[in-house]
Amino acid sequence: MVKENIAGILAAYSFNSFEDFIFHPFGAGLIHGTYLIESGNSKYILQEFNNSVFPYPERISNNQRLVKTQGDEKLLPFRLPLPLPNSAKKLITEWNGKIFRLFDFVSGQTIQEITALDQAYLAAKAYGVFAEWGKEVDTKQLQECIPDFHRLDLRFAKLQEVASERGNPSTEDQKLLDFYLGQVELIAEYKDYQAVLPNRLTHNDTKINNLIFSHDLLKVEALVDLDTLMSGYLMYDFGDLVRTVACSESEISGNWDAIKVEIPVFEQLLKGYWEGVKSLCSKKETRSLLLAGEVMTCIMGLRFLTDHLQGNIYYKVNYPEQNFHRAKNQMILLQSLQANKAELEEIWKSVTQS
Ligand code: GN1
Ligand code: MG
Repeated sequence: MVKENIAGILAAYSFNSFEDFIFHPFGAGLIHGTYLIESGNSKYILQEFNNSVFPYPERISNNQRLVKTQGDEKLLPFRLPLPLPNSAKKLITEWNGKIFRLFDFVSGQTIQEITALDQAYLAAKAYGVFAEWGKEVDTKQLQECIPDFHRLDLRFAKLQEVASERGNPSTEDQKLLDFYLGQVELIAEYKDYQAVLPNRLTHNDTKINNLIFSHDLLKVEALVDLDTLMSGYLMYDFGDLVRTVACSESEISGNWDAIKVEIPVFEQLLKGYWEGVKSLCSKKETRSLLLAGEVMTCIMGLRFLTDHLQGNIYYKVNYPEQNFHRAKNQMILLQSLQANKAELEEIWKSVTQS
């Protein structure tokens, strides 16, 4: 991107003249192109929007506008940097057939994995506080930015469909298919919850790197990556924390023997999340937090394996077997969560039932 182009986009924003600015590519995001803009003493993030992953930018804007107007950001102990409105009061700016958004820059540190248990607690508490805060937002007015994003039953049905269309899987693929298509009990438990859980404002991508910590890592300064704000269940947000933070290895690791749930991390995540949501949680919702990690790990495994069988059409891969390996990684984590259920339940009881 050249400076004249950036200046052309920034011209849509009148709260700052942007007469004199510098810019650099910023961050490690894989979906949207991101730039840091420095103009006088102010810093902003300019993002080029990826339309193929998110085909409905207007739905994202609708949800973000709703959250901005129905929620009172001042009540949150951290920032929620939503796109800044342009001169036409729109949250997205079209320029040369592309879409851009501008955000306030939040100074701090992002981490890819925790280096101390209290970081798990702080992260989960921030997402829990966010869920509690979001009760003011009317979930019926929230739109589906990505339809059926976390519907475990439909992701399961999709894998069945793709597997039967393709036929003749390799022995390796068949092993994973047998495992995932054997998760009927988990799908049934999910469907039972689906009938009773209330809809909440959920973030839907609660990884550790979607938080900005203070430089000393002792406080959460902001919750970012707000494109998947939608109506969902608390178990989606808590479950993705368990899947990504309480796993001994990252989701791209092929160190099969080392992949397992880290029980002390699970405990800190639950303590932190519970701190945020306890005043909100129904009985069933509280119970669903125990299954949450399994639900989200299974969803990602199903999505990775489906994408592998479809020839890697959704997730970026660095080598052809990468989605197969991601699905295998998630399978081992799911097996570990299931094998340790009794111990996780003891923790769940002591945290939520005392
Ligand atoms: C995608 O690109 P990233 O990391 O923000 C995906 C998530 C998955 C994740 C798995 C819109 O998120 O649902 O958890 O990959 N986001 C979308 O790495 O599909
Ligand atoms: Mg994301």
